[in-house]
Amino acid sequence: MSLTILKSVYSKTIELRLDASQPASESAPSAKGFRFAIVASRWNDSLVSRLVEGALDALKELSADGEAIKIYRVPGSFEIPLCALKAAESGKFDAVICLGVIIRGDTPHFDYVATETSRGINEVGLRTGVPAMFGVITADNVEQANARAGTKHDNKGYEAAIAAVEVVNLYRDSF
Ligand code: DLZ
Repeated sequence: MSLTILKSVYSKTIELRLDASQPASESAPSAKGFRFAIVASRWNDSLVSRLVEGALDALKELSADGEAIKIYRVPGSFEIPLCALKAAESGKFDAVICLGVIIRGDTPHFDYVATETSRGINEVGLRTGVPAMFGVITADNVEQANARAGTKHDNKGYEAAIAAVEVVNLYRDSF
């Protein structure tokens, strides 16, 4: 997947093409034998549910065992980090996949929720050593959020689950 960026420099428009992700590894990593927690918020539930479905689709495609996946729902994205921390500390999971949708409103609330959610999720991984994946959409409006809750690689849940499988394999094989 490639991303086109149009940038105006000194009134000249240049086009930069960037790879949106790392090249796929030669063979798709397997999720078999690994255990995953999905921590998903209920705010904007119609969109978050699509992220959960995307994550489950990805894990199934990569041969995860159904009983090795547990889903925890929390009220809003702000509550994701603590639940993710508890899941990570429980020793029951190889990775925690965090899913939520935060949409900008008329007040600065968005910035507080988005900042603390991303910071907190990152801290879960750093504190516990259990990968905590950032599958939280932060969008200026519903249209942007909707576009990121589509199918396959247009779904942040799918993307986060694929990343989770890649890192659990990397850590098992490398460290
Ligand atoms: C309060 C709030 C607002 C305004 N917006 C969102 C949002 O767009 N997405 C989301 O996941 N949660 C939102 N919340 C709820 C907060 O995450 C949190 O649940 C409450 O502030 C209670 O701690």
